[in-house]
Amino acid sequence: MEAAAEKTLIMIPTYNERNNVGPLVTQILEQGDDFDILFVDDNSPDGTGELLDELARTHAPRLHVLHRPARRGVGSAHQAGIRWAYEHGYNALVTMDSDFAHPPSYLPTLRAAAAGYDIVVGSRYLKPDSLADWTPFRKILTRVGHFLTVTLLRMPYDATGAFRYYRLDTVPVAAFDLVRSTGYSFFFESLYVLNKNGFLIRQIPIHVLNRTAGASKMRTRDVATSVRFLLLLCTEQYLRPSHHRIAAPTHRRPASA
Ligand SMILES: Nc1nc2c(ncn2[C@@H]2O[C@H](COP(=O)(O)OP(=O)(O)OP(=O)(O)O)[C@@H](O)[C@H]2O)c(=O)[nH]1
Ligand SMILES: [Mg+2]
Repeated sequence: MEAAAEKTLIMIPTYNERNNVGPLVTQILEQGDDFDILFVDDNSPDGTGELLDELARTHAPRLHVLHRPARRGVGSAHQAGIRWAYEHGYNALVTMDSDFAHPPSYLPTLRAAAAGYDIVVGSRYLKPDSLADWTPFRKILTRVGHFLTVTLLRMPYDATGAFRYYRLDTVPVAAFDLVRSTGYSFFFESLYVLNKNGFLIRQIPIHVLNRTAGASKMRTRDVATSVRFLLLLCTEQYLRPSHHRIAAPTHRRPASA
């Protein structure tokens, strides 16, 4: 029997990324013709949403825009994009940032690495110079976050990045129902849930770039919220381990304690 063609969606959240989305779409489309693109825009005051609508008209029917009325956080945008992908019948989803931190040239490698796995994570820690282009502050923040997720959550992955591939035909949407974070902690919380339910996770090395246009969306209170979620998950893994388990998991390896 012939294998069903893979229907892949590339999902990108945007908030005030007007100067990035045009060149980003051009570079993403250069990577192939066998995927669609979805932007999730939170009514960006700089007009990103209107520009995306123009791009959607130019690149119909491959480019879609999900407009939300107000800023609701990067994790909430990922959740909306993930649900949109399930509802529209995609069996594979790639997520990435809109600021060129995740170079589109990695897309073929990321997708190819998924054979036999449920999730592929772009990792900034497999090669020594992956963060070379970042500012010292950004490097320290990221490395501290990585150290904490590895030690407190016992996850040997780059858990705080957004450059990922998910197999939607092996990972049920119920896994994402267990993720509560609406901000940046979505990334480690979702990977924690997926890891705890035994889904097969692979990492590939990526070299991340510093954003070229626009400003960072991360605020001090986002860092504080992430720390709170990290401590919550760390506590729950001992006190309420069943809290992160899907009722009827379809996992491939025994779920870890
Ligand atoms: N829809 C939506 N997108 C968001 C929101 N917050 C951030 N984003 C997008 O999520 C992605 C990651 O945000 P960034 O500001 O780049 O966060 P960062 O990579 O930690 O910070 P930088 O150092 O500036 O790169 C970007 O594409 C943002 O436009 C939000 O509340 N809603
Ligand atoms: Mg960024």
